[in-house]
Amino acid sequence: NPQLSYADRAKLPNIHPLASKLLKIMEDKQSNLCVSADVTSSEELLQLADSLGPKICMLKTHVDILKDYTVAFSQKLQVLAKKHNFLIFEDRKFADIGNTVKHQYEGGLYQISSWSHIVNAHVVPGPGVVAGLSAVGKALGRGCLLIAQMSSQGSLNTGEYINTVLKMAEDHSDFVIGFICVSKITDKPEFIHMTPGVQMQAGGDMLGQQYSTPEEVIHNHGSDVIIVGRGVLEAPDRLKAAESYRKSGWDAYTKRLSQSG
Ligand code: UP6
Repeated sequence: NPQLSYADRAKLPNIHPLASKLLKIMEDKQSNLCVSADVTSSEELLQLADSLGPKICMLKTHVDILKDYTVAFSQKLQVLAKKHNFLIFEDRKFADIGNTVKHQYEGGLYQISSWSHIVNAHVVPGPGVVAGLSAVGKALGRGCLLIAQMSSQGSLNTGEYINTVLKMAEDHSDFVIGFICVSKITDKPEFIHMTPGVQMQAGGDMLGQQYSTPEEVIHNHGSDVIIVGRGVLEAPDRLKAAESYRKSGWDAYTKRLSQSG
């Protein structure tokens, strides 16, 4: 099963426009790195976005951990995303009935749909969660990732669960662009696989997080995007760390491509 490059996949006839855009960014910037900007000050988050912007294809946020979120912040973040050509992914992990997630996505304090290109959802509620999010996001050209697997120890989404996730993604391919997963779960090249729990050395933290290396995630497990938080945030030089994750992720991808076919 020969592997398509990110650039080839961007041109697939059935690809979602946002997935295509992401794959093009990855190819252009030679980056499959998504930095998880898990900081609590909006000014620090904006600084991170501006300094690491050139190294990343995507910036992941948890806006509900910010102590000082404002609409102005979300506007500045969008300006930086344009300036450095990356996508914004709010890691909200929606998990309620369709009608509730619709409000959570569009309204409230954060109005996530107005600034985040990508969001994600647990499939536990059934297809209504995707339908609810899609009712808001589809017309805006937004995309959604379904959480197929988690990086944390003892995660319950295993076995048959993944087949349900796949089916739900295929049924909503006009809005679902891929998966949060530990390893590749489908050969359909239209879907993008994104993997959190990545550091330069395998291991974990004290609260159940488990880490794999960029090489393992991209080369061995066939994922497309590495999501790195503390591996970058806790490094003495964040820019240098981001560059080394970018390079490791990219090298693992080019190695995978050269060994396929
Ligand atoms: N995340 C995981 N594992 C999952 C899903 N999401 O770690 O299965 C998110 C966390 C955090 C980031 O919410 O924002 O990815 C990982 O951060 P870290 O690299 O600092 O561990």
